Amino acid sequence: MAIHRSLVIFAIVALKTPAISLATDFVVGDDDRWKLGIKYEDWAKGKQFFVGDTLVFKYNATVHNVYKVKGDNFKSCTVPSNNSLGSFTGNDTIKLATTGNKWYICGVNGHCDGGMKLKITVLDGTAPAPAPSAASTLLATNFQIFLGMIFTITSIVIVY
Ligand SMILES: *[C@@H]1O[C@H](CO)[C@@H](O)[C@H](O)[C@H]1NC(C)=O
Ligand SMILES: *[C@@H]1O[C@H](CO)[C@@H](O)[C@H](O)[C@H]1NC(C)=O
Ligand SMILES: *[C@@H]1O[C@H](CO)[C@@H](O)[C@H](O)[C@H]1NC(C)=O
Ligand SMILES: [Cu+2]
Repeated sequence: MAIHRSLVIFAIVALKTPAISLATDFVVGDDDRWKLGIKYEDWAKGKQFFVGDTLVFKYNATVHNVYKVKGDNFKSCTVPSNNSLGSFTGNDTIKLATTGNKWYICGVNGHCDGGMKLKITVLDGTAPAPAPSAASTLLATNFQIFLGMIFTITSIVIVY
């Protein structure tokens, strides 16, 4: 009986332990935020963006803004005639809703050419690239088994 009870507890713990966090909020530039003089290419390098993740552009709204643009406008730093992202708050949250390349620039004269441009590639969240996600799944699974074992041992000790 004691064994059965432990197994049930093991199963519950394994099921209830949250696996990997589902969506990530990326603050563009991290502590540097969105400003001149930062290489956003370097910031994006090595990061994986998935559908459902969020980009947050944090900036001084009296001197900067953010436009979502097409690839050719990104290259030429052409500012669109309207603001497709809504308001420029200095805390602009953009939900990554679809896969593919996304381009963002600051629309203030000279700022895009001065480096305020970000290109990312959004991947399908349901089929993550193998290497890192396999590793984190393994980690999560090991952690769940570890927790389950602790609970099992604890409950055996309690039962006897
Ligand atoms: C934003 O930029 C303006 C103009 O440079 C400056 O006067 C203001 O202090 C800045 N605000 C913050 C919060 O940094
Ligand atoms: C803003 O521009 C985008 C892309 O050029 C266009 O699809 C959209 O209809 C425009 N919105 C307004 C309000 O003009
Ligand atoms: C920025 O926006 C997010 C959600 O859109 C909100 O949770 C957060 O408090 C805001 N931060 C500031 C400093 O306004
Ligand atoms: Cu700017």
